[in-house]
Amino acid sequence: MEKLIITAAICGAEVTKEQNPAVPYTVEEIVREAKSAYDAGAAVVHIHVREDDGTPTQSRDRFKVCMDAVREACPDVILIPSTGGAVGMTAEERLQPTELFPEMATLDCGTCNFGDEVFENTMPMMRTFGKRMLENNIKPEYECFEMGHLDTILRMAAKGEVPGDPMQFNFVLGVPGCTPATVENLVWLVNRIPAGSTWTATGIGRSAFTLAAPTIVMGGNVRVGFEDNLNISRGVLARSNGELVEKVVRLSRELGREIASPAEARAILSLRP
Ligand code: KMH
Ligand code: ZN
Repeated sequence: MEKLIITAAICGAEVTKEQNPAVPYTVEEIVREAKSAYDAGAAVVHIHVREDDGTPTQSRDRFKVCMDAVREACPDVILIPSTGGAVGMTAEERLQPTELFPEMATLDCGTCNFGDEVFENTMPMMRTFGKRMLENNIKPEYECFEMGHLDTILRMAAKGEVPGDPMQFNFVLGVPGCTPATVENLVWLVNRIPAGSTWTATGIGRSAFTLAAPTIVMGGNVRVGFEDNLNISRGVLARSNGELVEKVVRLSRELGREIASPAEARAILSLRP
């Protein structure tokens, strides 16, 4: 089995310091959290950015400052900026980090409920995102929150509307209003991805680690981080993203799977050298 790629989603757009004081807003805090995750074994950092007061932003300039600073602290880390942004942002707003030509970026695969809100990703929006990623030679991480999102993105790839083989999927399970984080649902999704694809699973909230364990055994990759989960165990706040990554490293080693370095992750994900 390939080594395990761990992604740390260090910040997100929705979580706040009121929920966990270690949630990063400033550039310095984002670097601190990225480095804690990288030092613990994360080869990939999925990044959102905020204004200093915590307001989510998709500002190209803010992404540039944050990504440059993270790269300085974690030289070979794979950065996946978000094109999802926060609920309610326009497609133009969300696309700004693609102007920085990152090696990867997220591409969200359909509209869905998101707690009390609706996360909008219409077909025309997704075509615009796909076109930009093809033009800028960016490998998407296909974010699937719902079972139907996988079929949608496979159909788009077959038509050449988004980058195709080898595809990288992230099954984000357990968002309130979307597909629940069960092993049955994960197996259903993994059984339907094209041969040669890679995949990651993200369990939201208390399913972070109960989804990580089967994912490690099934040969997938794992994402954890404050975007998805603020606790290290039931009722106990995580002190850092690094602490969440350390727990995945421990699980993986116990289950006999080694952890991929950024260089190994680049090879597994077929990224441009
Ligand atoms: N903030 C969520 C509404 C992504 O990064 O591409 C969407 C999100 C997905 O976080
Ligand atoms: Zn995100």
